Amino acid sequence: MRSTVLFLSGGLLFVLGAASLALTAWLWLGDWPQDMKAVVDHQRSLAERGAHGGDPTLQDVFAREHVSLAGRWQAAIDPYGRGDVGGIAPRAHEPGTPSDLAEFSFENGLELDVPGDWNSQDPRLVFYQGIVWYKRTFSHTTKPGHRSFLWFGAANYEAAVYLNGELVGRHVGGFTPFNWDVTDRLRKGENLLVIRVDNRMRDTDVPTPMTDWLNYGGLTRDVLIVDVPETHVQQFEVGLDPEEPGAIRARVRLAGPKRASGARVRIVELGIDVGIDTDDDGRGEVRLAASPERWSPASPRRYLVEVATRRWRDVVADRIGFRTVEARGEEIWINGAPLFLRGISIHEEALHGEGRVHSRAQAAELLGHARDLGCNFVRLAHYTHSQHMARLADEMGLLVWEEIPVYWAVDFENESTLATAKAQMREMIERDRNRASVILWSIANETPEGEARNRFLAELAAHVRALDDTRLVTAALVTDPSELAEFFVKDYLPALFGFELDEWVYPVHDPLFEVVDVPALNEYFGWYYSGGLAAVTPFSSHYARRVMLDHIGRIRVEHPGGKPFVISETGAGAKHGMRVPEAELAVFSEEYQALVYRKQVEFFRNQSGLAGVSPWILKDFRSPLRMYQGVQDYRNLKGLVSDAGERKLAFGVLRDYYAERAASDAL
Ligand code: GCB
Repeated sequence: MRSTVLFLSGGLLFVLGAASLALTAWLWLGDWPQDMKAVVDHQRSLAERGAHGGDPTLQDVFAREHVSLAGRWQAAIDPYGRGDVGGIAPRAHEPGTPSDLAEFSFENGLELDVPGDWNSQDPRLVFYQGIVWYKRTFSHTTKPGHRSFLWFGAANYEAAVYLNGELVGRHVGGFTPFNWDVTDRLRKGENLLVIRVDNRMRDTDVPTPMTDWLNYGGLTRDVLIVDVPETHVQQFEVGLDPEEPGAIRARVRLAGPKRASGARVRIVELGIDVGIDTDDDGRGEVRLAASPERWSPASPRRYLVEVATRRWRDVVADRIGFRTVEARGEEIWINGAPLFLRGISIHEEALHGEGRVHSRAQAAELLGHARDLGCNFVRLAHYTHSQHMARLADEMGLLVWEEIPVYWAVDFENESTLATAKAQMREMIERDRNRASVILWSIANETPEGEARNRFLAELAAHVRALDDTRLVTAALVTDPSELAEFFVKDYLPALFGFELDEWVYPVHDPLFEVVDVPALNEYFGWYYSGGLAAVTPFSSHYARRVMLDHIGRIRVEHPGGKPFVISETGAGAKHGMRVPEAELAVFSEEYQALVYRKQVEFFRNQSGLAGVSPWILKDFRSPLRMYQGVQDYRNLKGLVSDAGERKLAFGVLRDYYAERAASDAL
């Protein structure tokens, strides 16, 4: 009897237990099995995504048939990565009935302009570093015999692209273009496009989380659907032959099933119309005797160049200038004659608080100020700017330095950091290799010396040279702390104590000097060093500044020599409209900035064999590092022009120097 009761109650307990388990399972899973599958699919695709960085990029997309996806996109700010769970954001899952429990929706929420950084579009996003989901729908029909590419001008920093709920791929690197062939993923009718953009930076990224500029996030440049014939021109390079400048070298790379059947190049104005054989890989090259008029800052002549598949089914037309650039001794030679670079550094931030430049008009406004300064050269710091900049520079006759953000101390020991830097460099070179304006590829800015750094940058320089044998490699150096200490102890300190020296020597012996073709130096005499020294000596900063200013014109940079040497940065901060008599040496006054520029001009004149200068910087720019509230307000104020476009006193100082240089160089 007792055992029967036990048996029955045990059975009851078992049934109750099983029922509650089933109930729990039903409650938790409910009608979700499809979503669970989506979770699994999503996780699997996440695992696969490491292999994606985009298909080889199409060059000159704007010269091809394309549709812009510019406009208002729906968006969701996702600081915790909630949208990843269950693939809820990629599928843009919306509740279907009022009883559906929803914790995510794109509807009735944020909208963002694409192209455009997110920071300038919503006060919640000014300093935001994290994930934002972008969503829009579109219809597109690929013509028979064609392929459709989804192309991005840039997305900062990491973009995961989902089409119709599935991951297409992922791209890392915030400033260069990338694309995927999405032909086979497009649906008839409406397509759902969701992009996950994440601008959080890690120590192994390029750049690292610490930079002196605002880490603008988002789909910062154009997004296009580009249609090309199945066999098409993927990349091409047309320029003077580096071995024989009396000839033009044309290189092409076709993609598609008939890539081995040959290409063509035509330059009507030069009477050129020839075939190019291509190999199984789609690559081909020809050399053609020609003597085009040279492109130069004084005369930025360009020719219409057409590159096509053998039977003209795909044709890409571009306007290309022809010029040579060489490092000869301590000079930079353009078209066989030395040219002093009268430059200015530029961050790609539009005037009037508009954030990252995304239009030609914004780029033109910046470069207009550079032209009015009398520049023949711009340093596009510290990352790859939009293609508008180099294209406009081609038209305006400005020489260009382009750069990737190997900035300060990236993780030089890390192989994947090097791979990221190389990818960014390749994407930049592939985009701009036909721009006559671009003469310098910069591999680094102010990187601290060391074995690992030397190896990393030597490899990066070799990578650049393998990709482009027609331009020069540069890097902006910074004085090593031990050399700076030597300068303080031997020259600056004795002067503070009243000892007079005819000359101050500023030593720069970075091993990178040997690696690059054009070594460059960032120096801030008159701005940074005085305050630091005053803080550790009994001298006032006013006195320390006075002594420095009195000597800047007597400083000589001591370097290994034999190469063109450029001053890639110098400057001082000034808040536009802050006017204080010069004698007060008030930092952030326009007078003080102008004084530093006058002294720097004396310093430039004192360097023998200086090949050019590009002071820091054209326009004030946002930077979270600059926290002097009421004055800086999160802006680096070293601009010669304020954000509103007002020119400061120092603008005139540099303009006068450039006018004088231009006149004497023309003699
Ligand atoms: C530098 C950096 C640049 C900074 C600048 C400054 O040396 O290369 O990114 O913004 O100095 O203003 O301190």
